[in-house]
Amino acid sequence: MSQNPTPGQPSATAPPSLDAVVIGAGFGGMYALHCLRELGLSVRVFDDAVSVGGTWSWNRYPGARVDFPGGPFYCYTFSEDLVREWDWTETQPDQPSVLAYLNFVADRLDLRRDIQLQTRVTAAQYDEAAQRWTIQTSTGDRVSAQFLLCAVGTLSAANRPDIPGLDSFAGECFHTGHWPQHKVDFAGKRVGIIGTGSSGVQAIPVIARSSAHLTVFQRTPQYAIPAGNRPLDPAFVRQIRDIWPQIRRQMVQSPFGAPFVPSTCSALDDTPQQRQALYEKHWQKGGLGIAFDTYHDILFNADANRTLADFVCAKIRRIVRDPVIAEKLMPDYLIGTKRLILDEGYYETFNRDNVSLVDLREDPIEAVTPTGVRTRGGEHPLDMLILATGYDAITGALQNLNPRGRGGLTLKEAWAERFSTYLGMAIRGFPNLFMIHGPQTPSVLFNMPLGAELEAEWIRDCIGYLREHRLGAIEPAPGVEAAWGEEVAEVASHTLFPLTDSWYTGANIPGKHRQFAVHLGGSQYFQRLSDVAARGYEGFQVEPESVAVSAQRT
Ligand code: NA7
Repeated sequence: MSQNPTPGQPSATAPPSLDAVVIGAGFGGMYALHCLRELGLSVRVFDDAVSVGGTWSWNRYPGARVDFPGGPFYCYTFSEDLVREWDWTETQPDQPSVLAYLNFVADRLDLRRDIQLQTRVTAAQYDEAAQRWTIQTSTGDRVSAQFLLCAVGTLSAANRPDIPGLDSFAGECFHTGHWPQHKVDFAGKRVGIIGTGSSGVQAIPVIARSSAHLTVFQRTPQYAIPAGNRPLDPAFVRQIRDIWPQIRRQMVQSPFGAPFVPSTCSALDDTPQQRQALYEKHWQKGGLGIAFDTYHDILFNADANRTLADFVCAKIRRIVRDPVIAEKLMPDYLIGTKRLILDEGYYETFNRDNVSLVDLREDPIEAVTPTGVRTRGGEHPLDMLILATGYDAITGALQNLNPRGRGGLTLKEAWAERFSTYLGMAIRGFPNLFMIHGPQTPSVLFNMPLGAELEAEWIRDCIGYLREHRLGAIEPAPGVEAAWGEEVAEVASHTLFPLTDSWYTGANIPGKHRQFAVHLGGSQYFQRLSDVAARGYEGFQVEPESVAVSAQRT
């Protein structure tokens, strides 16, 4: 990092000055740019990818689809014009459709002129006297900005497993989260895939159909629910568009950001026959409704949870013809406490002659060799190896960015033992830095485009407030982060989520501190954000504008 400008005023060699830098050009970063422009700020967005789209630009693996209530609800919701102008065609849009949509939005809102792609931010340092961030990039840019918005993605820091010999593999090797731009050809190849989370489960049926042989290396068996992807009924879409403000309100006020009214019934109040009929109806329809719209206590009560888990296990036994393989596929954790997976023929895939399953719990990987994967049971020869091994979720990308705050403290140092934030939006010691979908926000358990919008709007209003009151810096006050951490943990403690090892808890990354990373309050969280703003940004401390910031504004 180069020398800071003279404290308090711009130096002769000061880098080009902006009001804000946004890191990341996915749903969050693109909308943040739009919002900050509304305030009249000068903004530049940096993103490492070759296109806008964030996660949807990187995750090009076969079978990638929206795994949340999708079209027409997984989109920007703030503009009725955008809602009317884009025709979603399926209930679970695929990756090319979502990427095409985000490109459409980038053009429609004229965002591209302020987005610099193929540019990774390599350093970000806060200058306390100037109340500004200095940002350096992989392409040699060095800019100064009062505000730094990190929209770096919750699932963007790929987890490359520490398996001996992985680098020695001589065939093609891809991580699902860094899928290549070129078409990957599976024809005639022996493909291996490590990992059976959402990415693996989506990719496995597609790869099985087009490869000579597919070997699935499974560590934890998973619950997968039929996605039920189908064409969207144009009449339904018209109806939704006609009442869009009402739909948006409903989504904002719901626990997961979806326009559905949650059930008020307990799974334990129904008879086994009634439960079976209800689960079967949702299984046939497909989608996450089986966990969220059937009974209110699936994610809160272990006995209620067991009723759905047993239903899915019975389905696996019925679908998979070989009973030995069916038992290997049988999940044994609380359903929904790892990300609930939507699939398109996952369990059926294990009935194919060209698919084999390696249960790593009984036959662990010893090494990757130049020609395949060696487990305790023997060698599995492969031409291609796919790592569907997930991410250092929610905190990983922020720690990789590793901004340097007050006194030169890095984020890795600040979060060495555990991460802490206020509202998931800001970090003490890192003034004027905001996060979108940061740790301790609802992020991955809320409709992500909608959550990003609500957070970006909050940041816009906060910056507007600072400008209006001639304030130059803002950060959490002492003590508020600890209280926020307790609040997030308290909300989670009423659910079953913390009982399972998952990437929500940090358990998927060896050595990572266990800490629940998601605020499970959904709409209550966003109400909390509004309340904090209404009370004059309660819990934050502010500083008057420095000379440098005033000079920039005049
Ligand atoms: P996930 O859900 O974290 O899944 C990763 C999978 O990889 C999971 O089955 C892991 O098993 C497995 N894994 C990870 N490391 C290893 C090693 N070292 N050996 C064997 N198996 C391993 O990531 P996804 O990309 O599938 O999904 C993340 C989100 O992306 C998802 O919500 C979608 O929205 C898109 P484990 O369960 O840890 O035993």
